[in-house]
Amino acid sequence: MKLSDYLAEFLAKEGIHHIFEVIGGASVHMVHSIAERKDISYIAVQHEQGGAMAAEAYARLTKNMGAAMATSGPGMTNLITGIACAHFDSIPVIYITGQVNTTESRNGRKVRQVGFQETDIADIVSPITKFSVKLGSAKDIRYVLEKAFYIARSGRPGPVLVDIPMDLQRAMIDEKKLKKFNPSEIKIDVDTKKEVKEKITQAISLIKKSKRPVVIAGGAIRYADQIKEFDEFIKLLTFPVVATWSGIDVVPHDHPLYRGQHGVYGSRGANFAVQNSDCIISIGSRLDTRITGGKPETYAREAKKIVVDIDKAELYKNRGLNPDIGICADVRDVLPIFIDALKKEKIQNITDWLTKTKQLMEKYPKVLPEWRKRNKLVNPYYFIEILSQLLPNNTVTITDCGGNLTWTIQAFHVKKGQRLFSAMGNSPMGYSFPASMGASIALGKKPVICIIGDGGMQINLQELQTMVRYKIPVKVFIINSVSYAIIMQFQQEWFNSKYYGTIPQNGYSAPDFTKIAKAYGLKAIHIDSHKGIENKIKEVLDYKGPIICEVMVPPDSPLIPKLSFGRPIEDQSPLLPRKEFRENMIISPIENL
Ligand SMILES: Cc1ncc(C[n+]2csc(CCOP(=O)(O)OP(=O)(O)O)c2C)c(N)n1
Repeated sequence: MKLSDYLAEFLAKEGIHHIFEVIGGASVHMVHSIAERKDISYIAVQHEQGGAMAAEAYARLTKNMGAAMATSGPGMTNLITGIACAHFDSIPVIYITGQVNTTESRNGRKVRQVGFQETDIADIVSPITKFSVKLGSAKDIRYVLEKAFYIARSGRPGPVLVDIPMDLQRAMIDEKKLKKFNPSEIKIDVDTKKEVKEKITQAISLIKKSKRPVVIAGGAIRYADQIKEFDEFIKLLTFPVVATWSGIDVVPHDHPLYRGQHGVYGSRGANFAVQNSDCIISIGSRLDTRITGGKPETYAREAKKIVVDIDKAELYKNRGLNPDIGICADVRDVLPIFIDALKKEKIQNITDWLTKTKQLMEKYPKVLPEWRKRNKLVNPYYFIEILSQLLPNNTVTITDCGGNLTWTIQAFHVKKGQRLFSAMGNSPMGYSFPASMGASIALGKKPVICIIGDGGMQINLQELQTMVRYKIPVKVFIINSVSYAIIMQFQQEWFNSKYYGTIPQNGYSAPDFTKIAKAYGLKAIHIDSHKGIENKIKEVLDYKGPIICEVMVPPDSPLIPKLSFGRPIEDQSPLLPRKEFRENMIISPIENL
């Protein structure tokens, strides 16, 4: 059997039905072998970055691995930004690259390159993959693929890369004689079941002493497919729940216990709840600085911290936030045990705290009434509010980076069954558009909502052709500020409003996206005021097929609330009047910064 045929069969047997790729001389054998099968097909994107990101979102939706392929040299280096997205958000994806022939490779010589387009991709991506390897011998193909799949899916999931020289792609192999991989070769350093049980017993004793507990819903609940279990867990506790950004779609926002998303751009009510808490139970979040603020030691500073994280290095990273009880295990191995243990306990009633946190949430609504009134251009928070009201249950929405990401996370109201995500850890401009196509393909070409800025759209604009060619029904909402809105806010605060590189007068500019849509043969809708906005959004949502909708917003649309560096997360800008701020605090505020 030809090795490239073996590879195609292997991917198909693993349940991968699509691979995103741009072909090149060093990958033709592999693309050909995929194309010749009925159970797997390739999607030809225009740029490998788009393919890498589409594969990442595909994996999030199928709960299986995603796959993308590139040719040697520039093809493979173009994958890197997408690989980093999978790495930082723990998404299992296999990246396969075609390499120059073994006889033309450097093989340890101290030259930069021997073969044309030779590049050491396995070395380059080693810090942003869980496993990256160049295939050294055709007979190792089974071993390498099995190992790559096992590593990508086990422990903290993540991307892997297998680089295959051209001569090996076309080599003939005897499948029956191939070396197998044994999972016992890989040690996953997590707590034993016994340790998990013991720590849960200790955690319950802390929980039972608390008067102001808060549960934190992290992204790993979704990745570990534990949505139902988490729902049962919070019902048993009946404690207020706040989300991280990656956990934004874990709990529907009308859940009686939900109190909002928290962190640097969190809602004020959720931040006050966490900061006043005396016990946090964090499930599946690494509690990074976007959540804790730049000084993690100020985060939930009077709370006992029970933290569930699969990654020991994250749990004990020692950056000012130290768990009182750290449970190092997969969320799917923790929640069932926690639930069983809680069923045997009588958990205290915390009605006053539930009421207090609810009042705080309601006191600081996501969208202020005055934002709904504008004569010219669109307030981005108002737009997200209306869009999210109109989206049916089970819709998938993917947002990009910068202002549009923040406005979406702050104003979106997640309904039951809806998905809302972005590449939260890497956060590159240009992610949400190719990711939306990958998600749509994963769902059998279901419509997917893409939210993106004018800057982000220009990064992967070329993928409009992929959307047209494959008729992928993505609804692209470009929130067009004709600026890098989020960076402008940074320049306002720290650079005396000198907008270098962020506005048309100073370097940055954006085209007319409605005209661009026309060039690609796409329908486009333009929204530039609040008048009739609902009907225009409905028209986009009702349209069968791909469509672009440009939403014109003011260039300096602010992000509110936002934490200024150094402050604890309860004290976001614009700063509240001090009297009001202190009234919201149960623990001592830190005000002399
Ligand atoms: C690939 C990449 N380059 C640069 C950045 C830095 N950056 C973060 S947000 C942003 C501006 C985004 O502008 P736009 O997409 O128009 O969104 P807006 O903030 O205006 O909503 C930039 C340049 C980045 N995140 N990714």
